[in-house]
Amino acid sequence: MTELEQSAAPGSEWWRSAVIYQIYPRSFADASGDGIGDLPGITGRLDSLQELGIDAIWLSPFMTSPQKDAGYDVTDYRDVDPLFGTLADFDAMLAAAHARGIRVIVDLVPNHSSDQHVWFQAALKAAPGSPERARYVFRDGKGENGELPPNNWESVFGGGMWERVTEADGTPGQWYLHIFDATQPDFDWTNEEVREEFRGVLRFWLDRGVDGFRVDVAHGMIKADGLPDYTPPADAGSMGGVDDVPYWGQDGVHDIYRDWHKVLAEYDGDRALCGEAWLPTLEQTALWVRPDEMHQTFNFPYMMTEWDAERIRSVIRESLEQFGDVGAPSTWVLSNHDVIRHASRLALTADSPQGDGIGPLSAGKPDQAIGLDRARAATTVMLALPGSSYLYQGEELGLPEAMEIPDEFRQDPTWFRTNGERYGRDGCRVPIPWEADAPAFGFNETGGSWLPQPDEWARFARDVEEADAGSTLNLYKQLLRLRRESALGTGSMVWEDLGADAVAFRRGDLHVVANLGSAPLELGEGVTFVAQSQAFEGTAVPTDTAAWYRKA
Ligand code: TEU
Repeated sequence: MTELEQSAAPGSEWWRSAVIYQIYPRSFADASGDGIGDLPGITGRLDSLQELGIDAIWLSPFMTSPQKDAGYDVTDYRDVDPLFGTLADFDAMLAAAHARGIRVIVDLVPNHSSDQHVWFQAALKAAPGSPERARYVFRDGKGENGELPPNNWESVFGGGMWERVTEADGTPGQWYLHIFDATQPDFDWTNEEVREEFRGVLRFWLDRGVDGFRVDVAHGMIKADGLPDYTPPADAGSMGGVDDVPYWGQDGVHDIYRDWHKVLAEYDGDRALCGEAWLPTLEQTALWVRPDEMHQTFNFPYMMTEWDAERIRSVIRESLEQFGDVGAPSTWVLSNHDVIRHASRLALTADSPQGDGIGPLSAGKPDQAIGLDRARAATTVMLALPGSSYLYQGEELGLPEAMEIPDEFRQDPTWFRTNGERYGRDGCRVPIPWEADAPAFGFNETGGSWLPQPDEWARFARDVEEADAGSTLNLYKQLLRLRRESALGTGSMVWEDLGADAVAFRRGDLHVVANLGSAPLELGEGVTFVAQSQAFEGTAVPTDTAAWYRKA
């Protein structure tokens, strides 16, 4: 693998190289003091993000919603939920971000609405076969009296994918499809009325000035004709099998993005679509970012790669190949609101499928110190890669997963739909700490917090880390500054061979290495370090450590 040069696909649009920081609005900053974060809270904390050195923010959903899946169940796509503020608060936040040179991407949830959406409520009242029902996926059940679901599909959150309704006359009726919770009915995207509605939603936010959209479940909107039965292989996980899954990655989804691409192109300023498409291979993932479709898509194969040098080298190499082949930048991501925080995940000792989470009774809990070392090393590699990187709020503090949340606080539908068999994703969604000595660690002024914050998080508080030169926060700031100065988000990289346990490459004269082996990795004479994921003396890189350096 020596001297193999790989490049990011060329182009000057901002999204090709941007570092995009994911804000989970419920848990970022709470100006109202009700224990749930909000838009004015975000506005009030933008200076910290500017100091961190990111280029853009992505906001998880803040639209009107009964919050059955933390806002991924929308009732009004054109308004702000009162929990988070008002449209005026959104405009103020957007203006304040733009004034600081920070772009803003909003989350769009087009696969399904809330069951409280006016369209779904109208569908419930309307008759089978009506235009109201045709906006969603209603079918008659199987069995003598329609008492069995139309097929055997299983919800991502556990249980079946169908819910039976009671018809207006009080009799048991049709069934509707929901890939996720029963409160999240799937739209029928073969229906032109649905398509037209969402073009309008795109325009609504584009007109307000957003820089783009993160598109939820961008692989699920079209289901295979006839809705055939499907049983995933036992080891498929939430990425699905590599076989043809009738509700993931159907060809028809691409027409939708070609259509949206044209809508965005009517606007100035390189507005962008980023797809959330969980697909098992990079070859499939790259289909979302062909030139006339989305601009970016999350690199979940990279995110889910375990702490193994050979696998990390190979997923990076293949990412640049596959995305490069379609002229798209690769994205890189290590954490988000659906997965165990990487400061914990990278040190898990037992299998923990995506979405299961870790809770008080989980086996294989991670060693926190090892996890943090690996997380810092992983980020030190990621931020040197050409392409666009996503950060998830709190990872810049080195936050671990909250693993001891008492059952009564849990809110993830996964927990309820599996009767507590899977903890779900609450552990990565706990409000983040700002000030060690303030109520709720500065999340708000009242001390309320919709999920309890572990006491030990005082040491991860932003003010503590700001004052500590060796903190994770200062590492992120340093890497982001150097990345910007050296334009590492674009251009090429040359692989270097520093042994089986190393991930090593060069960006111009800047060398990057991570040591995943159990012995120190000696770099030899003439090395000047520019950044170290954790401080070490001499020229031997310790285990679970990464560095950027120059050579004489
Ligand atoms: O996630 C879609 C998805 O396929 C997975 O991330 C899924 O949520 C996970 O495997 C469950 O364990 C998106 C959002 O990111 C997620 O938060 C929402 O719950 C989901 O869509 C439904 O809108």
